[in-house]
Amino acid sequence: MAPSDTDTAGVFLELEAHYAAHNYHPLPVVLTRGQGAHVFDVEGRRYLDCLSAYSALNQGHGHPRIVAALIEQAQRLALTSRAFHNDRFGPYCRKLCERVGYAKVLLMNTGAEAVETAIKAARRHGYRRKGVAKDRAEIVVFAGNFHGRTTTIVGFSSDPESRDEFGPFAPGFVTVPYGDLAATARAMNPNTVAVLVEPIQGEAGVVIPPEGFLPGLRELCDRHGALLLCDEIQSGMGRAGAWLCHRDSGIRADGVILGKALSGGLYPLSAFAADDAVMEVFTPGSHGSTYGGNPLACAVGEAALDVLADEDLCTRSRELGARVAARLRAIRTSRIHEVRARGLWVGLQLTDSAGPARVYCERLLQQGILCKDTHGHTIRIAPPLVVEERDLEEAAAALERVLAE
Ligand code: IF1
Repeated sequence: MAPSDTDTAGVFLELEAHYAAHNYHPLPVVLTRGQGAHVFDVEGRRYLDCLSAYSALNQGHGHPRIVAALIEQAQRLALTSRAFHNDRFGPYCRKLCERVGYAKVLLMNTGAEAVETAIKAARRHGYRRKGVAKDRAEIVVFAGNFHGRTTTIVGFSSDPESRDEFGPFAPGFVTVPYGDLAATARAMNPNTVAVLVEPIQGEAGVVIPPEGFLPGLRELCDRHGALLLCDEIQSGMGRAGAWLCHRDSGIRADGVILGKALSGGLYPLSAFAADDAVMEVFTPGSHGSTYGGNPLACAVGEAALDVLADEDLCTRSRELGARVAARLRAIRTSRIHEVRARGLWVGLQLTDSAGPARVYCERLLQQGILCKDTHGHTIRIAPPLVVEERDLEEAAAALERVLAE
């Protein structure tokens, strides 16, 4: 029986349909519990979570260490605002700086806010350091990007669904094709203050740029005195097999944007990390957020970083990812166009004739595997990094079944 046919799930589906804005189109499954790489629906069925809340759950559902940190801190002190100091903020900032290798961090809550923070930093830095004329700053971005849902950010999205009828949009963004260094070079000029890039594009379907693209961007930014800003919200924190995905290309961005798994899927926490020359543009009153850097987020974030390090989840991501990719590439079916993978982050692109990826995700749901389609023809597979190899084999076998001719 399909989960949506049962009364238990049906009640929740109806409540949502009636009382919640219809800004999503979820698969028909109602979850009530999660543990590690698995979740359970209201009828007690168990599923392997192959989405991990878009990589926010790299450490797995309900990691005991992170949950314990949350409970302890929630009972002690959850929120101070930044009007006062608290005893979790400084220690966490130090830990995050040391982990990602930047001098300073600015903490926010959601990914989109951290992207906005990077945009503000780049603009001020451009006006002050590069001497760009007032309100003339330009930031180069890439077609197929996903950086969040604020009005500024959707203004430079190339996805009509995210963008249409939400204008007028903020000026100052120039879009070029992802992976195209020549086009990027042409788009840059003395007003360019930054290049904002995902080291791998997630929403676009785990799109890995050509080798040399990120180093090429580094060179262009150096030549133009522009900042290279990497959105590592999804690609970072182990998902692509490293703390920071862009470092695998042998370069270092001037600023990185972090979110999602930064807090192990437990509590919203995002950050912009950079060196002093960039971060000093922020002075009291220039930026902030009521919940930004709150003690609860810092306690959770500290535990989330410790779990990633102590359980060596980057290595696990690389090793398991390589095996899954090989296993999926060995599936004999005319329905797979391409398997793109880096770490435990797989975009399985179907052929046009295979039909919409969503249909296969619905079939996978019936087989106990939760996946999410993206851009029509791609199934993305991104389980928590704590997943067991036998679970991945189960997922691969299920994929093989639903893709069988
Ligand atoms: C939704 C996609 C994933 C992100 C990168 C910033 C943000 C995201 C690289 C914003 C967020 C999400 C949010 C979620 C869907 C999702 C997504 F398909 F839309 F692109 F993960 F693949 N930079 N990604 O991936 O972070 O403000 O959401 O915390 O429905 O919006 P946020």
